[in-house]
Amino acid sequence: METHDAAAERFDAIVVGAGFAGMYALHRLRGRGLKVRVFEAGDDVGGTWYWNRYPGARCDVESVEYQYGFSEEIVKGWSWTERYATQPEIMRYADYVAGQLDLRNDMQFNTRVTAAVYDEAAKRWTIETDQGDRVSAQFCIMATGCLSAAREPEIAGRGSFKGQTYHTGAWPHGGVDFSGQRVAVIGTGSSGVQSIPLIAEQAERLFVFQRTPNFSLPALNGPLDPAFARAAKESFMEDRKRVRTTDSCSMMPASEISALDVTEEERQRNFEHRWGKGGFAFVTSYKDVMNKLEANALASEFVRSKIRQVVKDPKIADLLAPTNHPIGTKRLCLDSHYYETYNRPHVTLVDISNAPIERITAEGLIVGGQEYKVDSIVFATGFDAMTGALLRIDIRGKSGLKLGDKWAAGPRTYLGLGVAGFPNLFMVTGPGSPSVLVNVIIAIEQHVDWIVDCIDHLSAKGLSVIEAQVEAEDRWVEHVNEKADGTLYPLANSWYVGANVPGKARVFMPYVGGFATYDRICARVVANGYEGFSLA
Ligand code: NA7
Repeated sequence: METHDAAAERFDAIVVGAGFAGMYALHRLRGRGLKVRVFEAGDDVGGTWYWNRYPGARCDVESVEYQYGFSEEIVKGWSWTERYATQPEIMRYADYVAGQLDLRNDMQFNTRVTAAVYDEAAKRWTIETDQGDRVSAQFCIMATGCLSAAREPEIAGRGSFKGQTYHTGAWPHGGVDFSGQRVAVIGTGSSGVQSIPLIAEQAERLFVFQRTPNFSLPALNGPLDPAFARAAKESFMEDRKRVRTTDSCSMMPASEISALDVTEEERQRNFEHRWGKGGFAFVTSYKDVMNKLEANALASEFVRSKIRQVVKDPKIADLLAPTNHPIGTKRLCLDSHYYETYNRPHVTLVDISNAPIERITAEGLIVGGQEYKVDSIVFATGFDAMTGALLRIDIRGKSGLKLGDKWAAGPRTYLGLGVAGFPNLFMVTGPGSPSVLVNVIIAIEQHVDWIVDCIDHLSAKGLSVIEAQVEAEDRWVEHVNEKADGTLYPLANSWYVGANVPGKARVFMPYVGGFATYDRICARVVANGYEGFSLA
């Protein structure tokens, strides 16, 4: 697509990112008659699913729930084939939606936004890209995603490696054939847990470098029963309405009972029952698993015992069974045959919890003085989550205030939607909103709808600027922290608290108070005349 000259073409809104948030934002804003352009670094829609093409990549929200709910026509026209959709199937879904809504016309691909600067006199944003675009917009909508800034750790000697290196979050489009290779995988979060069994299928030798074992639950994935899929489609609109009234934002009802109020026998029966269903249902077996250490310890031990049953070598089982964080406080993984993979003779687990990877050499990696010679290294090392994608853009608000400076001690937002000092800048699923803790597509729709209603309101009232107030932002940040402190989440060194990025401020970033609660707060803010925002 052509680029634009310095004459700064004018838009009503610029949307950054063409993932599920950017796609829906474009659809809604265009529907209100606004002139909109979406800038996207990839060469197509799909966001995180566009980049994460590693073997085994799949969504761990059930496919019949991981879809837009705003259009019955779109729901009716699509059918999922597996309980948990694979990355390619999700890309086909994104393509289907983009085609139905004719979204690509207003999207400029292969274009990374580099700067967004607020002009106080003009009350407009100037947005610049790596393709030389310089455009002006009244509203700037950051649909940049929570897990889109892939991160490779700095390991000495990285440049000297003679083989191939890959990051799961930036996987080659043509795929990778590891047949006959010795492969190292660094990282055992979701991306590692999903890819390791499939890489092991191909590789001649596989070394997994594990810094922290994660809890993983069986996905029990499989083809969707056509009768179930038909029924799910039939009841989708009603189900979605109901799910949106829950804090968990999920079809699976959370238990109302304490794990401590039942007998050992009952508890084991219930754990087994939930375990047998597959998926995240296990962690809501009891209402206090995520906020009482004692309850959590029971659930954690149950999962450890399952790991020990599967992994034949007791030493390896011990290494794989997490003991340094309560279950669920680091993002839970769902797997297909992950633990079984360690029973294969060509797969070696290398514990690096006490001795980090010392160095990468021309031929491999050195840990504890020993060299592991490999042909390829896979970095399954995650993302600079929640804030990374935003802060990689030079965002400057009033008086030249840099977002990076404002957030030096952790992100500060009002509702995860707006930031004081940055008028007319909206974030979709920004830090301080439920985002990654719930079905993110539902969180996206809720945010985009709120933003579009807000823009409508401004226009109906003849107003042009909205900005979060500092006091409201301070209160919100405090509330987000209080909610997190009422749970076990802050106990773990997770990407939720930025612990995976050296030097990043330790702040629990998502809002843990529940989706429906949050949705009500957002609605109340509107009902009270955009309480906590200044409108001008
Ligand atoms: P995660 O969950 O952040 O996992 C990254 C993994 O990489 C994790 O095991 C890390 O260990 C490990 N890691 C990171 N840096 C290093 C270094 N320097 N050395 C060794 N190991 C390291 O990212 P994923 O891509 O797996 O998943 C991200 C989300 O995508 C996931 O939660 C789902 O929401 C989908 P650590 O635990 O930090 O000790």
